[in-house]
Amino acid sequence: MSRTFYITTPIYYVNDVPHIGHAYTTLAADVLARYRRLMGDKVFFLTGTDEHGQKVEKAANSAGETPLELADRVMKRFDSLWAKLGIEYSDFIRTTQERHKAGVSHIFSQLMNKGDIYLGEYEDWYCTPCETFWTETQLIDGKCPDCNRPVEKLKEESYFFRMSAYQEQLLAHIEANPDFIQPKSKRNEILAFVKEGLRDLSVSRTTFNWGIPVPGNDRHVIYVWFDALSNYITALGYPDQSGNFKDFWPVDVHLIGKDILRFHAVYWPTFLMAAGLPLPKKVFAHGWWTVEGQKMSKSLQNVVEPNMLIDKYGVDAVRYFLLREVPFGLDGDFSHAALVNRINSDLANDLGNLLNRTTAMINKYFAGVMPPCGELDDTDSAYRAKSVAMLEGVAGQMGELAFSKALQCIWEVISAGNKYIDETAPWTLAKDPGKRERLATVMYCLAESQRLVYSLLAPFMPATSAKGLDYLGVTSAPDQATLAWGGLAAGTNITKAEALFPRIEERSE
Ligand code: ME8
Repeated sequence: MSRTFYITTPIYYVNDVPHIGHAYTTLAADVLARYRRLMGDKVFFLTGTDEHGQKVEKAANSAGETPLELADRVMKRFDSLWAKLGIEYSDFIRTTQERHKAGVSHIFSQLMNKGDIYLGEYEDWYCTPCETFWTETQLIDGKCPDCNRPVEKLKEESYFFRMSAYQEQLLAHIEANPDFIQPKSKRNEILAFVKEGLRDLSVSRTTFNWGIPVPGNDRHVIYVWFDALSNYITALGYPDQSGNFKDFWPVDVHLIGKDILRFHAVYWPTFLMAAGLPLPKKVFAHGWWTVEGQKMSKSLQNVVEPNMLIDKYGVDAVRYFLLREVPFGLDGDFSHAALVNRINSDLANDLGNLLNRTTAMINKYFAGVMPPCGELDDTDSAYRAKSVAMLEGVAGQMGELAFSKALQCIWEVISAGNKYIDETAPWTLAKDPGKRERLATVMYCLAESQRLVYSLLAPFMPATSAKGLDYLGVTSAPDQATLAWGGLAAGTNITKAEALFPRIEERSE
């Protein structure tokens, strides 16, 4: 029986258009989803859009649209970017869909009925852009501690979620499950936050209308984070607990940016506890991208538009760069120079060049037909061992969501291939008819090692992987069974490869 694997991205607000930060989270989720599929898992990969709340209502007002018109328009921009970026999601949830609204109302009623949600009154400092209330002591210089923008004092009747009642249970869960919140530094921040004490959480608003009404009291709409977080189960059909919910909950990984960790590692687990549902297995918070050293912002006009990058450099180069350049979990800086450098050195020089050399030699020396492999000498065995070790190495790194290190494992074998050619000097072997079998063995090892390389590249660079495998005469998509040494058959036709990634000579602006 195959394992199941459920992975989610945040659902993105429709008051902003997609930029490289959103693309990053969704891409990482796609790579992991594709890797798990390659390893034989039954995968459910969820993304979507967060369409309610005051921010969306305000953005729609200033654009002269209804909130739903705005959501329809912006949601399409996200979806078309995902198509262009090669994202293969299983489901795209919109919080304005009936299935979601019905699920959220159900959870809210359930918690009201058991007394975990009650009516009270609220007075505190509110940050509209963050949709978050803050206490006096949490403010920094009188401003929002998250975004540093002004806050306003709000007093309103509000429903509260009895979050304080779940503090001890949450603390015990975090302590008993070291992998629940990753990376570790983030886990420590959350532990410290929970230990400070959890207050009951305001979970309804009366100051605007664009949201899901509180069941039985439609003067209130449900707080946007209560609404949004529930998407992870409403998309599985909750409150129906059969079907996808049964197969995929609890989620294997919620992938998010570090900005929204508290919502996922504190609020969400306590909502789930109250609803009597199992907690996520893992919440992984990745770092933040800056651009050429500066925070990305509309006012600085430095927002990196992924469509433009893909048009200019190609989708696989962008996919590779984003996951290779920065260790997952740390902050990183985007620059065109760094991207061009990665394309020229890693993709053109190392990866592409090795395939060109190999396929050209097989065509020159063996008329493009894969010769059988003879006995391996020490050099061949070492190269084979390195190639085989890559399978384990990548598996280990992917288990840790260490995408950059997984790619490094693959690139070590690519470098070893280029070195292997220099060491075995096939052009010298070719001059000696007595070394024909030796030459065949070298060609076999080179092609077979690269078959494994291109198979493992499938989750990261799907089109490049397919092209590389095609040059190597492999016609079926890689799977768990083909991820072993020796799969390439003698007699296979090998085509001389074109440059997969031509060097980029001009310096980018
Ligand atoms: O927070 N670097 O939506 P959102 C890296 N609707 N990642 C970035 C980034 C950057 N500079 N900027 C954004 C919301 N992101 C809520 C989520 S989930 C139930 C509700 C990514 O549109 C990162 O994943 O503001 C971050 O968490 C997410 O976009 C925030 O997207």
